[in-house]
Amino acid sequence: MKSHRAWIGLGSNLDDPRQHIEQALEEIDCLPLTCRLNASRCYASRPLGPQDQPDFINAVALIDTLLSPLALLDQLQALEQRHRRVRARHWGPRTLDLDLLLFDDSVLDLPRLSVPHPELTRRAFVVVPLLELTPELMLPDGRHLMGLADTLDTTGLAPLLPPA
Ligand code: A4P
Ligand code: MG
Repeated sequence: MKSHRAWIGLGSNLDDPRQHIEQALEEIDCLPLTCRLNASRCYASRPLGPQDQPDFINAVALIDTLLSPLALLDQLQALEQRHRRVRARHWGPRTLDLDLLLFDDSVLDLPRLSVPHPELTRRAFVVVPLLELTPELMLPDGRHLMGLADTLDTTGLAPLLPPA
């Protein structure tokens, strides 16, 4: 079986978000046929979308996995459920959101899964931690992520100190 590199975006803005993110990073490391290679710092970020919700904590994890993209998505969604995520409204508050950002150089447009994540390049709270992990990262279309970062608004995005 071939091993794959995948980048996962984590977000939370309910019920002690930092704790949800730290715990999810541990749980990602325990997914079947998967190990976590690295994780970015946690970042505080202003909500994109509805503003009447708390700020988010965001981070990105880099994993090595033998799972297929859809099997990985199943695992990530099961993990979201374990954090009692309720999908109340689009772009609304959540205890844990896990997005599959990139999967090797794959480009997928399936009913349940789009990779690269369609909003990836527009979101500073994704691009900044991604670059922290993988500064040389190239998107499947050949663009360097670093070149896109300058165009993004990073207002309201701040790295947090590691937990004591
Ligand atoms: N899906 C398709 N492609 C993917 C993918 N690459 N990764 C499908 C994960 N899921 C993918 O997602 C809806 C469906 O997308 C899933 O069933 C899956 O099959 P969802 O997580 O249930 O719905 P959602 O999160 O409400 O919508 P969406 O469009 O995924 O929202 P996002 O993109 O996750 O954004 N502001 C800040 N500062 N930080 C944040 O993290 N997050 C959001 C939500 C809004 N504002 C934010 C943040
Ligand atoms: Mg999502």
